[in-house]
Amino acid sequence: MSTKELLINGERLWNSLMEMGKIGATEKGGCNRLALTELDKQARDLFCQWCEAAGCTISVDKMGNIFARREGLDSSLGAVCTGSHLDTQPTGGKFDGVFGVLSGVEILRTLHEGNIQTRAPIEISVWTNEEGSRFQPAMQGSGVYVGRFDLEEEWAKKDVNGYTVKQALEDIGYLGTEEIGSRHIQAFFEAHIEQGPILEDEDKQIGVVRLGQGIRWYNVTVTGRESHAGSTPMHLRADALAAASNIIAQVENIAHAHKPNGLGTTGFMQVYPNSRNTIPGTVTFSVDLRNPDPAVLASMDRMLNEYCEKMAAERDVDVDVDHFWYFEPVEFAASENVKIAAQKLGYSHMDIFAGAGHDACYMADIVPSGMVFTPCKDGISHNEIEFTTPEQCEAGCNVLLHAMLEVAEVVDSKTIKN
Ligand code: HGY
Ligand code: MN
Ligand code: MN
Repeated sequence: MSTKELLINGERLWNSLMEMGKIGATEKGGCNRLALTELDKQARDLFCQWCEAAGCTISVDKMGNIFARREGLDSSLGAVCTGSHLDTQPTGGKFDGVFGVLSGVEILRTLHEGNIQTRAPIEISVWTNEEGSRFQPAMQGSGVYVGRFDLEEEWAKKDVNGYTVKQALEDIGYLGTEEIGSRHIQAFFEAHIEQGPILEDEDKQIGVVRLGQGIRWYNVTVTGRESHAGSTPMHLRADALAAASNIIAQVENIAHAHKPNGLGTTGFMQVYPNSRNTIPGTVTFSVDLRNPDPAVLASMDRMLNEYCEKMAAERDVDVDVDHFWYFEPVEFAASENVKIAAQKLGYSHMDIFAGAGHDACYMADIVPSGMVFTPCKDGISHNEIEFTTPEQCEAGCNVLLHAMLEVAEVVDSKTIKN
């Protein structure tokens, strides 16, 4: 029988998603499992347990990235790797990242139970801190792996409580010893929910991801002067929060000024001293600008900086713009494998670009990479109500399996089951 009939077990995949979703479960049905917390440890431990039960060996590198390896007939070949992340947003869902990781586990189980051998080894990766919520930037583990970020610098990154990445890795027992970037990988694929409405609107089962859009992250610090809310005339104020509010409103204007794909978001803010009757002296907030076109993203960057200078002059405040992360748009060289797999299996599909950042976006730096998108309900993600269906997960995982086998090759299909 041809490998075309080799299909994953959708019910088992769904049950694993629900099982993993219990770790950090929130009342509204989502997950709060921030990177490198005890809950992230529990999720990582469960992943390792499942992979070992499917006959894999586990490695952990110095950034806490986990690799589950299934040997192939020829272990000298580069592994065909898939993976994603297990950390979530504070009000995250059960599928963002986890669907990609557990699709990899389901592929291991399918090959293992079918006693199917591939020519190349298969590896499943769990990347540290993809979300960039507790520690910045996003895609931190995969970014270190491909050499975009320096290990020591990222180890030293702190959360709002002053806890470092390295301390957190040590605390949860995932400060590995394997050298960064030392795996022998020949191709990387990632399955992920789309996190947007397009596939659902177009009634397509699979998104063939051709491009990951560009991202610019900033920390903006506005410094004014604390003073009394009741005795400081308006014209004598240096109100850091009022100035910040204008800049945040301008972030939205900048996005609208760069239609159709301009995006601008402020999601994080700290106000000092944060007391209702003291005029704020210092405000720090995030800015997230995105666009698939680097020239447009550069224009958005210019507009933001110009406006911050204007605010500083007009409001007698200091505005520091720390542009600490730039991710330029990336094309996926192995996206054709995804398309071939979707066609072979008869799933409806369409080309799409990724609005969110993904670990595959960095892996594309070093090996041919591809992404498989599946629809999610109403396009909602980074929200506890994030939802997709068992059938949509099954379709995405089947496409991932066959995209990977296109490269890894099945050499022994003694007992391929229906
Ligand atoms: O920010 C992102 O796009 C991803 O969720 N880390
Ligand atoms: Mn994700
Ligand atoms: Mn996410």
